[in-house]
Amino acid sequence: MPVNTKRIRTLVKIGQKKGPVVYWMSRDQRVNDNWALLYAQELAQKHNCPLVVAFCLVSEFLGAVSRQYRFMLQGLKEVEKNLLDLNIPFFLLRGDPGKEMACFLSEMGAGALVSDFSPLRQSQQWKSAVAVQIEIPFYEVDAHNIIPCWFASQKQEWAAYSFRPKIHRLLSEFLDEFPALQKSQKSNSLFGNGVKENDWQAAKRSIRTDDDIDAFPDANRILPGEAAAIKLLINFLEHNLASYETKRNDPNKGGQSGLSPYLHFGQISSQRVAQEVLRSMKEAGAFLEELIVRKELSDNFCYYSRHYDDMQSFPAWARASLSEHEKDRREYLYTLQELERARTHDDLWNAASQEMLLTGKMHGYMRMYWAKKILEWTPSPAAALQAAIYLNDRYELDGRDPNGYVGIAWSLGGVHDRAWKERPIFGKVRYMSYNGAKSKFDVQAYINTWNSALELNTQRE
Ligand code: FAD
Ligand code: FO1
Repeated sequence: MPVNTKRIRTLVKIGQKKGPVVYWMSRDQRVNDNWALLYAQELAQKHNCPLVVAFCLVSEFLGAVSRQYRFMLQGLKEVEKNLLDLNIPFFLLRGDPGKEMACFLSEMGAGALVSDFSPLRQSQQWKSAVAVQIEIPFYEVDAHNIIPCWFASQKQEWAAYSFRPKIHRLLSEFLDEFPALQKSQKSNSLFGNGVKENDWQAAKRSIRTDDDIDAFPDANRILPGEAAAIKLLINFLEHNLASYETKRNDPNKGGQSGLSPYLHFGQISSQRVAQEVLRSMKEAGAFLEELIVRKELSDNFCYYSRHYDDMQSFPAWARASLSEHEKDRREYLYTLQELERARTHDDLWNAASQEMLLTGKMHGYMRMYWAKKILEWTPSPAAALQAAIYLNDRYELDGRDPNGYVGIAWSLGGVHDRAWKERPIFGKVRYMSYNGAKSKFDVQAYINTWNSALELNTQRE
């Protein structure tokens, strides 16, 4: 069963040469349910040549530190093992992808290049740098969205209500079954006595460690990798999916799936998650809305709006309204350091930050409150946006993701939202309050949980 050609875009149009097909893995770091890997194998089989996978490790990526790199590298080691079981070599490159990938392809005598897809500018820049240096076909495959981003909509969508029908109309075509990846006959012949070992120790040494983050070892509780992701999904389907709608806005109830770090690093496919949810025959409308419409709307936003991490991407009504209120008096003002140390007057906000510091994953409801308060307590919307992105991308395992840029732009700048009753500082951007949170869940219980967890951690230090 060939990969649906609508999932594929040609970045370099030229005849395939002799030599291995290389899958340049980046966003979708998994062997199972990976349309980019499946397409690379399709090409290799059609041209009767070996299939090779390569990942290029950069030491700096949007503020990621040891916490996120540890999670990612652990997952990549599992990818290497799973590929080797299928006789498919995995190469871990290190350095600037524009240089290292081009050099790898010529060393390999590659006949074609396949990559996965990300709307973020770093990823797009890496690919353009490689595309101008190669004389082989280069295909980009959207392995992260169920509906390919460029196909779901040909323009920037301003709200979920206009995007949702486009998605729902296309689901029957794109929520199709994944073919199984075949065991490769060809690849090892390429290397005589097998592939040279990847130097995982050198990879670990190349990433920036960060002592004050490593002081919070709880983030390691979230086990990385494809197998752990599937286990978590099965657990969620059995225990939490049915009550997702009622529990998901109560951070004391742990009603969310917990899948975002795995989805962000591509260690599980959202299409796989959707298929298993539908197979469970449980009511899952609210969950699928988030997993499909909201998640794919974030890629749409980052793909069509080049300023996805800048106020220029806010709708005009929000930009105008925020600037009208920019000079409003702030009752509280905090520096980035005070925010980073979760030292404000608001114990609920501090607890949410503590959850993020300790575990690398703040509850979804609290993320909205957390970001909106940063708008209220910093000197300007621009300063708030910068602080929220910095903290989210530095401490969240699932950070550095289109969902994050959109989640923050929704909270601070009304992206995909409507105008609300005007008020100081926020203007017409939706406001959230401590009392609003109190009406939704037991705020004190949440505060106690994360205060004591932080104390425990400090005693351990
Ligand atoms: P579930 O509720 O179990 O959802 C399952 C999946 O659906 C999520 O993993 C995610 O892929 C998708 N999803 C859920 N809610 C949203 C949403 N609002 N927008 C887009 N996709 C969604 N998500 C990230 O992946 N990375 C981030 O850095 C991030 N930063 C955020 C910052 C702010 C200020 C806000 C308001 C939201 C942010 N989100 C981010 C979106 C959302 O909060 C998280 O995806 C969710 O909390 C992840 O936990 P979960 O997987 O247990 O969620
Ligand atoms: N992708 C890569 O190809 N190489 C990297 O070294 C790399 C590091 C990295 C660190 C943190 C993180 O959250 C993601 C990282 N990614 C890396 C993957 C990245 O998510 C994708 O490549 C997309 O560009 C983002 O959607």
